[in-house]
Amino acid sequence: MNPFYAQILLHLLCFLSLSFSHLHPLDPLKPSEICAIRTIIKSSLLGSSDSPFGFHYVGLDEPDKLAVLSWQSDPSSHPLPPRRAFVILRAGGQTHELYIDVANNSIASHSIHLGSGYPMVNLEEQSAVALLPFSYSPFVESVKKRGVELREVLCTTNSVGWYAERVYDGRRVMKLQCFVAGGTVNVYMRPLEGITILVDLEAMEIVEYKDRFVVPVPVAAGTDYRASTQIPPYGPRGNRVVVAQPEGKGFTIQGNLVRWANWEFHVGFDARAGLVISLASISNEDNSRYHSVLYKGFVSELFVPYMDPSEEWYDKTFFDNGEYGFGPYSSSLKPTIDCPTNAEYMEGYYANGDGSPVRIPNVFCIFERYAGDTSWRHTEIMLPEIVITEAREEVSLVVRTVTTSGNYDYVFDWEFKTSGSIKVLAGLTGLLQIRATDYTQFDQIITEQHGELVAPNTIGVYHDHHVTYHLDLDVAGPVNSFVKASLHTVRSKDETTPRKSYWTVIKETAKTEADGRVKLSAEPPAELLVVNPGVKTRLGNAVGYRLISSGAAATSLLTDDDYPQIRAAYSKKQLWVTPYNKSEKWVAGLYTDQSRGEDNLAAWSMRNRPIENTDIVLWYTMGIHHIPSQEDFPLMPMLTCDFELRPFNFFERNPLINTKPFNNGYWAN
Ligand SMILES: *[C@@H]1O[C@H](CO)[C@@H](O)[C@H](O)[C@H]1NC(C)=O
Ligand SMILES: *[C@@H]1O[C@H](CO)[C@@H](O)[C@H](O)[C@H]1NC(C)=O
Ligand SMILES: [Cu+2]
Repeated sequence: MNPFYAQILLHLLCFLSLSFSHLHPLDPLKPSEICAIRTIIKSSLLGSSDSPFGFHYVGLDEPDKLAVLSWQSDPSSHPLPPRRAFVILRAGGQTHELYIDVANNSIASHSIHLGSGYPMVNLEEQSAVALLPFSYSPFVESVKKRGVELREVLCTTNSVGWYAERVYDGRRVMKLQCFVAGGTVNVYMRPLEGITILVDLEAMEIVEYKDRFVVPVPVAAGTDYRASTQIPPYGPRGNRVVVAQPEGKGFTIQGNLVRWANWEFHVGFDARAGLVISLASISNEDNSRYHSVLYKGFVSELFVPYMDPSEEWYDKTFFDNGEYGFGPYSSSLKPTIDCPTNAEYMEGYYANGDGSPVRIPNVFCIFERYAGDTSWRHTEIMLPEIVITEAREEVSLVVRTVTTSGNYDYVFDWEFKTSGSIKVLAGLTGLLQIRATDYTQFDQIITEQHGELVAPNTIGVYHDHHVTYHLDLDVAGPVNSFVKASLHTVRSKDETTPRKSYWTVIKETAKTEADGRVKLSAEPPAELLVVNPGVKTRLGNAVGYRLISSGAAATSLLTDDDYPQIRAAYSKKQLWVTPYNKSEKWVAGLYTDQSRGEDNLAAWSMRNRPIENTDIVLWYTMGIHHIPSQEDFPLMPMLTCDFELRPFNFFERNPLINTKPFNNGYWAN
């Protein structure tokens, strides 16, 4: 789009939503609020400070939990808590934190961050530094040396992490990685290997340049993934499947509040976290009232360290959430491609580097899913002269968002089930990070490799994906405890039984944070429970939820003294439990870019605070070690990981017993 018209459109957004009134204290900032915040800051003293000046985060500063909960208990008699925004900007070479009172357009507080680490980079500064090499003669020379046309080259920005041996004198820097775009849209498959370009984001200059070796640029042929470029014979495909809902959609969206079957929850969009699920509550069997389950859930970090220690690759250890933010990289979902035909869509807004609102249409989709599965069934053949088969269809509600962090696409689903379960899924697809090599055949490789040969001259580098979720469970209220129900083998001493062994359960309630750190493979199998000791079923069991980990539970294999591991020290265990603290949201710290591990979950947990019978937060990390294979080339098929939050004595009995099946009619025939 012509930049002039784009600018006008941005400013139209400022007026677009002046008329919306706020329905809910957790609603994300409206575009009009983002505009007002920009105006306040630009007209303050800060606004006249020396350039460079840029916005790096603008978001809702959530009201205190108590205020939200009392508002929720009776919205008609409580005023909405005052709207506040939290803003991070860079001005005069410093990181500024501001709290803004949105209602009266005033700066409530302003401070400067003095510790280590920098805020998320913004898109504008990345686009600007990515152009620097094109007028830098050593780079022009390097491109020529590789027999590539400069006009076909594109560069992208990589965070540099922190390595005590390589400090950049307090400079906010990134590295550029360049690719050849000619002949394919799949530029990530065609890296210009051997070149290191360090850029200063504020001086806007190249501060270090190395060209150490030349290897061939992998060919373009066979890398394009667009349907329009494919030629016969075509790949396998079944027949078309259509989703139909004869009675229409079974859910309602009012503002940001979603209601479906027995569930109610709030959906928000944040520039850093992307999708945020709040105040998820489920009604009891007779629908008389809602019980809280999850106060808040979101992806707090996505740590992706690559395993190639060489000069060009050692610092590719990305924190996609804290260094880049999910907001600006959230894809606009394509109806019928990203979500089924029965989906509804919501939009989201974030502030760009200039502080102006940017709209992402279709940032979330919400749909009911029935994939032919049953939620329970039984066939009874013991009864005389009658065979009973009884079942209920598994219909669930899915909230989906997609973040495309450069080469990789992450699909994040929150699936709500009428049984009370919340299934949380992360799907990985998109493009590998490729290292170009001389090798074209497996048997040429004689030295240690840091990846697999997936195409000629193309190595898919080993790496991990650690997806950490912030899960503020409030099971039937905020006061909860974490219980580990461990399974122990017992050798039978009883002479009256021929059995030599059995297992039994030992339940331990975590007292302090040290008891709340769980490395699954290092311990006996255990159910991970969150219970509310103050709320019991009629039978006297404390109501609870359990966290069921799936196979995707890899922990980091780096040594504790390795720099990326110091920054992501939490990635050595799947689960941590902390007491609720409003400012502990980002598992790798508020300032993750070039962070040094001083402000992260592992550091907070070392305070060993009490976590029994209080408001607690679970931090769960899904992990996969990725050894690339040829099927991941030229684009990786979806790999889905998940975990489940499942009721444990939360209901008096199976809450789906007295639901009616949809397909009763067919069975009657
Ligand atoms: C603005 O509103 C907030 C919240 O209502 C209040 O605390 C603050 O004092 C007000 N500031 C000014 C300058 O009026
Ligand atoms: C809340 O967390 C912040 C950051 O870790 C910490 O500085 C503060 O002391 C914590 N507050 C309490 C009450 O623990
Ligand atoms: Cu991967």
